[in-house]
Amino acid sequence: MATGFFGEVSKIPFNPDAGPEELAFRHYDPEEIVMGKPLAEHLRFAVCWWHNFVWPGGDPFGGQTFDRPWFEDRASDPMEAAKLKADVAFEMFTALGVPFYCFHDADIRPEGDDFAENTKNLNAIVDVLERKQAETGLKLLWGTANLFSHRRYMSGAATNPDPEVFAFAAATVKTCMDATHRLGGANYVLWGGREGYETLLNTDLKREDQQLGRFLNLVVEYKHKIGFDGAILIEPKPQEPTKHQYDHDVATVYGFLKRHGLENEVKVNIEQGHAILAGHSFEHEIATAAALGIFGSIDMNRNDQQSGWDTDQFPNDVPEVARAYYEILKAGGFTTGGTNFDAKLRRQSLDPKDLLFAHVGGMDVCARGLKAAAAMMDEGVLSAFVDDRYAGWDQKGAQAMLAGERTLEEIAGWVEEQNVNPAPISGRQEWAENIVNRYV
Ligand code: XUL
Ligand code: CO
Repeated sequence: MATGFFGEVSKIPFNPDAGPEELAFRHYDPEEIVMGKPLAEHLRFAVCWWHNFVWPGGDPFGGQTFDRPWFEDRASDPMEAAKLKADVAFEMFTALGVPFYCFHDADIRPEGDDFAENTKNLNAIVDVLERKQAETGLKLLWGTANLFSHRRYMSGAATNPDPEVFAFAAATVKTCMDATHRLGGANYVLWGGREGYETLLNTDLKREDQQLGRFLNLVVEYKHKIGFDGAILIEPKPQEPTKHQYDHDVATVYGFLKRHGLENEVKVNIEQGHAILAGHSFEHEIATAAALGIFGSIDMNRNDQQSGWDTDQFPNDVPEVARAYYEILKAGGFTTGGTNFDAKLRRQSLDPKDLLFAHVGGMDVCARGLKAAAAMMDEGVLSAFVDDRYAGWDQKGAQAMLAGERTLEEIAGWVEEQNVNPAPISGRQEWAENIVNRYV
């Protein structure tokens, strides 16, 4: 039975001619064939649980602005409230027509007094989600554990100075991996919420790296033990909540994975806002992960370019999104990953329908970006230019140099004998930008 939370709502249609007040997709037609497959299969949209159904609309200067019937201050029975929240969540996923959703344990179940109660609550709600998935055909893109909100994690989870916190976090991750496995999740995500530090005056960096490495190895060992065939993904972020986060960016995560022997076991979930906080562009992080062979999935939510924190806004910059999907398409597209809206409303957007307008708009922006990127791929002008730019490296001598078959003295001898005197060639950046501009 419908909850009535959104009023009357059915599946939102694709209708490019819809009026401004109508809930309709203007650009996202899930069945439209692009590069040989439906848009829905390229984009693999997912919606997150936490920002939509858990966050109360607070900021550092004021508390709750949203009024939701399942919020704890109004709910006399927390388990009933969690079920109502699940009903509304699945109503929204179905209306949007997204194939996937994501959650943290703490989003879906009431907080218990101890580990046993947390696990009991989690498993009871996973029963509900399992039924709902079967009824609707929705799937889980990824599950994850919230190892940062409870005060026990204030000094980190795996990197906590107290081994009991490490153990509590490890046990919690086990329950969340079990839940994700049971729900047929395509990935399991670890965002290092408070895995970082505020001041070196109270921190032993070397120990914390060793602890985090062991923790992730435990996760990988357990994944193989239970036969979970999804990907394990780390979500890089440079700061917030801690001043220095250990998973700073994709390159830092890769160094960490190499150090702990995990570069073939773990990939990354890249978020636009986190890339911006790290001083990178979204497409830089995607291209870096693809080049290193660890590209997994994306969180498609943007930061305000002027604020120095993570604002988690819905995407609305088509050229930027096009550049991101261009890198994803070049890397062969998603495998287990997808496009997750880890995005939240602004705190003044009070109405339940604002949740729908936000996602519809975000999905349309992604559809435009993906179609522009596919057209750029199809025309192939940029890739032909890049191939041509590096064509010298396909020559025999250059290949030998790259393969380590020439010493420094041999290279120097060649330059001297042949009087090698390279003529600079234009990088043509503005010309390349003009090409992109034709598609966005
Ligand atoms: C935090 C963030 C998280 C992760 C999941 O900035 O992005 O919501 O996506 O823990
Ligand atoms: Co995220």
